[in-house]
Amino acid sequence: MFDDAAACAFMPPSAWEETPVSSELRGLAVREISAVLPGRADDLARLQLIADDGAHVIAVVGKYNHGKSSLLNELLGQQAFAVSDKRETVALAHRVEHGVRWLDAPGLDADVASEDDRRAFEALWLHADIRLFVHAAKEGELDARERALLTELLADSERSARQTLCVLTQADQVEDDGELATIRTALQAQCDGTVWHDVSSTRHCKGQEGGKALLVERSGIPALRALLETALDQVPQARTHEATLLSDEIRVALDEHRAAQAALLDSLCTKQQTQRAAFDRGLKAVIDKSAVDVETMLDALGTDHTIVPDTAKDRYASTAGKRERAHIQIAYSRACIAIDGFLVGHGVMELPSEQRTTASSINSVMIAVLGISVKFRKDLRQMFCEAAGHERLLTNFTHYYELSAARTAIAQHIVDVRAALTAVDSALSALKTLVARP
Ligand SMILES: Nc1nc2c(ncn2[C@@H]2O[C@H](COP(=O)(O)OP(=O)(O)OP(=O)(O)O)[C@@H](O)[C@H]2O)c(=O)[nH]1
Ligand SMILES: [Mg+2]
Repeated sequence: MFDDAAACAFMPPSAWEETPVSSELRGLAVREISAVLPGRADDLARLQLIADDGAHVIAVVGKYNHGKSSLLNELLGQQAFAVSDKRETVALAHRVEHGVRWLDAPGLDADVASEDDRRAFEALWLHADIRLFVHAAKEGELDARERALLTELLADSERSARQTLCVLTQADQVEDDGELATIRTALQAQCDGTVWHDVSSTRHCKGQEGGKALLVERSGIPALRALLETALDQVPQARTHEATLLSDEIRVALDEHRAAQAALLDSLCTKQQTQRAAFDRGLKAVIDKSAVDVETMLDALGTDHTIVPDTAKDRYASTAGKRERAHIQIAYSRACIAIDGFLVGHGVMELPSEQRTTASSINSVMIAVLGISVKFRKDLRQMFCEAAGHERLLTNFTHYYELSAARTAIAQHIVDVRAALTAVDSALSALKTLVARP
């Protein structure tokens, strides 16, 4: 199987001889899409590997000391991976032979921190085109962890077309073929539909060394190699299937995300406009009402006493001028209270932070727009009743309304959602780059 002639069977088809999209560009594309769909980062990494069209990958998985590394060595016909009777493989090890990348993974459950498991999972889910699920015959039934993983792998094979071959290792450690058959039946019952291939790496090794063809044959290794050849032939179609599946799913997820963001933008813009229209209407009504009140009051007055200056002898006297100025101040305060009540109801509480002073009592929008007091008829009239004054109030209060916390928050939310939409559009075109073929 591994002589040069047979090696051709393991070369990945180089249909994409000149790929116009470089691996770096695909890496960028993956980052762009992951930024929008962080939950699909693993699928994107897998999609990138498929698009990069590297060597086909065979990975082993199973508990420690179940003979994974020995199995790979016998399949390869060389001592490529370290073997030991204690926990040996602690990192992902690989060997490329005849266009196939062989991945040896640490045993499952071998270290408490589960770092080994993480590496084994990386081999299984990211890299592997074909998984060799290894279980030592003498252990009998699968434990709960092995069973759950095998079930998951079989389900994934259905979905992604990646193949899983179940290998019963160390077959020489079981008394006879009858016992082996009993174990196989038990394993098949545990995971419905599994077909177990028994092998003995020790027998194969001895058979090779002693030139014993029967022992080599009985080791099950040649039969497993033949199965792997067939499985490797199917990898190109499986990769195409998987790439289509993943890119379709990711496209749908991006489309859904886009639709959700577009709907959110729509509702935020509507809310922003509705709020503003209600504010504009309400502000106009309250200022119009204040203007009518002020005008009615001013029109009812006779001689203008406000403009008569107080003399020194009037210092402690209650003059007509003083009384009228107080009257005007009260009318002004009433208008202020009405407007302030309206503003507070719309979330306009205080000045934006950059306009605030250390004197907190004057950090109010009312004072910024209307000042503190009005004493003269003409000022009050100008402020509320004349078109320019009226317009100034509308413009200035609206300005502070748009700077209020709730309004700036909604405006910022709109900016963020627009940015999110741009990011989804970039991700959608990045997806095209990622799956582009020449
Ligand atoms: N009798 C017998 N022993 C085997 C066989 N295959 C492997 N062994 C022995 O089982 C022990 C573990 O083998 P490894 O191949 O290192 O097992 P592993 O699953 O890679 O172990 P980790 O790397 O620790 O996860 C070693 O002592 C091997 O010599 C076999 O077919 N028969
Ligand atoms: Mg090992």
